Formats: sequence, structure tokens, C-alpha cells
Amino acid sequence: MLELQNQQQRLLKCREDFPILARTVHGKPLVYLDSAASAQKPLAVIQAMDECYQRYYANVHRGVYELSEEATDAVERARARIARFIKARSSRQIIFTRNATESINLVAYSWGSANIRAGDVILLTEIEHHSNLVPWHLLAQRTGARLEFIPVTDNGELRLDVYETLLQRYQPRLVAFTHASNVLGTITPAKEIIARAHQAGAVTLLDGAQSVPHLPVDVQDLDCDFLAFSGHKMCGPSGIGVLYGRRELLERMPPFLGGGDMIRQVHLRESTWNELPWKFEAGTPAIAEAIGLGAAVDYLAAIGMDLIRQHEQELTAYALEQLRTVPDITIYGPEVAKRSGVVSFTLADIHPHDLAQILDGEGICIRAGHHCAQPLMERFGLVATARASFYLYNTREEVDALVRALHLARTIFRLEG
Ligand code: 7TS
Repeated sequence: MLELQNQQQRLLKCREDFPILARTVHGKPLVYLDSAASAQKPLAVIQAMDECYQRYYANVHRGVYELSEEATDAVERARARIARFIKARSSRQIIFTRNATESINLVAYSWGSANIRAGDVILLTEIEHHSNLVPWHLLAQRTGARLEFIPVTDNGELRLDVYETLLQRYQPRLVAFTHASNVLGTITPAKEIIARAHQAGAVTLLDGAQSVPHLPVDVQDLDCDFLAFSGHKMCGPSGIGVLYGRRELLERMPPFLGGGDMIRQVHLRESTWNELPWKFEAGTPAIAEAIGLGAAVDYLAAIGMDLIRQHEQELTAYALEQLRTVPDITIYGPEVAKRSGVVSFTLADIHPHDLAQILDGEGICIRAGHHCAQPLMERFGLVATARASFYLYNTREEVDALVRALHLARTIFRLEG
């Protein structure tokens, strides 16, 4: 009980932990509503990286001197904390990459090359970010594999009935899908999709770029084979991401990139590989960034992912309610219970880029465009949307500022009513 009260207090006061949120933009208080693109960083993360550079920075896994051992320990401790954060059995299942994109490419290249043959089917969905489409296009081009897609309903949910049919018809080797859509906000029923894929004999990859930062994610409960996510969307630095994998699969996969750190022995004409996770980490890793991501998961865990989810859900419910009062607005995506803190919308025929520019004048940061999900845009007959996305530090007052700015945009564009 006391623990929960402490966490609630921390969440209420968390804005103070993010120095950037105190600044102004164009003379107005900053209203940052683009955390789905990249989240802001709390002081704890900034200080952890600063301390690394000021006190113990050195290359890792090779030095016999004190500094290098301290840096190595700090990176490996961060790995262990990230493993705990997603409930992985072992930190050996946590591979550091540059971002979710690289994590998915690693699987497409390494697992894909070893397991996919001409004619095999890879099942994706219509709501994927380009990061979970293009690596499979490349694999299909290399191997002759075929891609099939779970369709999406008009309110942004996956058609599970069609999924069932696709499983029966194609017996896919892999089902790769997002846990939360970066455009519609849809949270997919990942556990159910994974269970059905496994029954049908498929391996599963979950794109957690928009879920790991915002919801409690438990890889053992979900039972996913692979999970990809990025540090920068979860209050950590950019340049560091994670691939989680089932141990037996990772053990059998060939390396992705070759070079230093990932080897056991190298001869002129051949080499043998290091053990997990280093087999997949060629070259000098992102040292301070890994440490920064460790600090970010500590920060999020101290507040509690359940509370963060609850806060975002309440804020999103409020935002949906307030946004619906703006005439001529169209809001995309499912009801609030099934969505994360992402709200995409269009306002009459104002181009979303123009809207984003007017909002910028009010100090409000939103994203406008196709959000790296062009097939999804096509599915909804859109070229672009405006998107507000929320995180633990956003408030109702910021939603009010957004709504006021949309009314201003209507006036500027002389919309009636
Ligand atoms: N998957 C999803 C669902 C995403 O939303 C993103 C990034 C990625 C993968 C790729 O992450 P990265 O860190 O490797 O780039 N999404 C967004 C966005 O919505 N706006 O900017 C980046």
C-alpha cells in the first residue's frame, strides 16, 4: 500500500524529472505530444550517461584494467535489469542492437536465412510500421518466401477470424506483428495471436516498439519467440535497442554481423562464435547508451508500468472526449480500452503538416505524416494524419492546450460553425 502511494506520488511529480519539459517554444510552454516518435529523458538517465563518461568510460569486454572492468560491469548490469523488466528468464536472451529496426532486421537476416525457403509464408499485418515490413520484403526477395497479411477492421482492430483462416490456409513459418500500432494506437491481442501461431507451428516475432515503453510486457506470459524494442521511446537514449529471443532459437541462429566481440576464435579462413548474447553484438557496442537504457528501465520500474498504463489510458480517454468536441475532426483507431496513448486524427481538409505547423507556433509538438506506415494509410484512404501521443509526463492541461490550438487552426483556415 505504502509502495503504491509512493509510486503514485512519483508519477504525479514526474514532470520535474524531465528538465526539457520546463522550456518554452516560441515563447509558449513546451507541450510535448510526440513520445511515440521519441520520448524525453529524465535526469536519472542523463546523469547515468554523464557519470559513465566522467568517471569510468572505457571499451568493454576486453580491457584487463579497472576502468574497462567497471564499464563492462555497468553494461552487463544494465542488460540484467532490462531482462528483469520484460521478465526474461536470462540476460543472455537480451541482445543489444541500435533500435527496434535493427532487432527485426537481425531476425529477418539471421533466423530468416537459416529457416526460410522459397514458397514459405511469413504472416504480417496491415498495421505494421515499415520496420516490420521492409526486412521481410528483403528476406522474401532473397529467398522466394511469400508474405501474407492479417487485415484490419475500419476501427483499427486485427481481423482474428481472418487470421485463423490464414493460419489454416498457409501454415506460415513466422507470424510477425506489432503489439501496439504507432498510428491507430491499437493494442493487439498478442498473447492470443502468439498461442494460435504456436499451435499452427509458426515462430512469432512481436514488435514491442510502442508497447514496452507503455505497458507491462512479460515475455514469458506472452510466450513470444522474439521481441524487438527501442531505448529512445522508453526514456532511454537513442542508438540502443533490444532484441529478446527464445534461447533455443538464438543458439541455433547464425551471427548477423561479423567482427570483434562476437567471436570465440578467428583463423585466417574461418572463425567460431562467442556465446549468447555477444554472438550477435559485433564491434564496440553503445556503452553509455546501454547504461542509460538500464537507468531508464529502473526509472520506469520505480513508478510501475501498471500505473503508467493507467495514467495514459485516463489521459487518452480524456483526450478522445475533448477532441470529439472539435467540429470537423476525424479520429482513427479503436475504443480507449483497446488503445495505447496514441491518437491520430485529421481536421477537415487541412493538411496535417499545416496543422502541425500551427500547433508548433503554440509550443505544441505533434507528428504529422504517414508515420512510416504507408500501407496502413492506403488501407484507410489517407495520405497523412496528425498524431498526438502521450506518455507518463503528459497532463490534462496539455490536452486542453491541444484542443485550444485545434480551434485556433479552424479559425485560421476559416472553417465555419
Ligand atoms: N515499430 C513501431 C511500431 C514503431 O512505432 C517504430 C518507430 C519502429 C518499429 C521503429 O523504431 P526505431 O526506433 O527502430 O526507429 N515509430 C516511430 C513513429 O511512430 N514516429 O517516429 C518513429
